[in-house]
Amino acid sequence: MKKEPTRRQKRIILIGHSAAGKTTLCQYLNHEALRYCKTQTVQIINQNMIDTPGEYVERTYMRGALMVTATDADLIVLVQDATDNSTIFPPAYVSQFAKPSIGVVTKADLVDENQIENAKKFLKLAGAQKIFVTSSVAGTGFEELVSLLGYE
Ligand SMILES: Nc1nc2c(ncn2[C@@H]2O[C@H](COP(=O)(O)OP(=O)(O)O)[C@@H](O)[C@H]2O)c(=O)[nH]1
Ligand SMILES: [Mg+2]
Repeated sequence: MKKEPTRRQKRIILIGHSAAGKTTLCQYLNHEALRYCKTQTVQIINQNMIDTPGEYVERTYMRGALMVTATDADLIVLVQDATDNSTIFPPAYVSQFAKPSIGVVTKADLVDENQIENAKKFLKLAGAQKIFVTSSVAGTGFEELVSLLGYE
């Protein structure tokens, strides 16, 4: 039997390159102390966040596992590191999931405006429907995101 029919909080799956800031983002959204911890496997956090290792998107043979894991989520969250001048997401990447998606730019505290625009462009090309520019370290850019996710 399926449970939680009245769940308000969106269940998200975070997808992105290793070290993009996925786990830190989860910790921030969860009001946890930020601490580095390599994500070795899929982790369900607080019932509503599915954190994935970077290898899931980096390695072609892991993509099937990522697709299966994503079936549990309400929303796909593509995570793009603003300090990274390349992206792991091919154009229209999210279309394969057939689910709503957003993009989150991380590490905004470390970059200039051009790098932010570049990161946003990668996420748009990947198909993210809405984009948020954040810094988990500075705690900026979360207001609208937290409200969209129903995590207040
Ligand atoms: N300056 C800064 N560093 C960040 C931010 N988010 C993550 N990091 C750092 O980036 C590194 C990788 O983060 P992590 O969350 O483990 O990445 P993951 O592999 O995508 O889960 C860690 O050293 C984090 O402290 C941020 O918003 N600003
Ligand atoms: Mg991680």
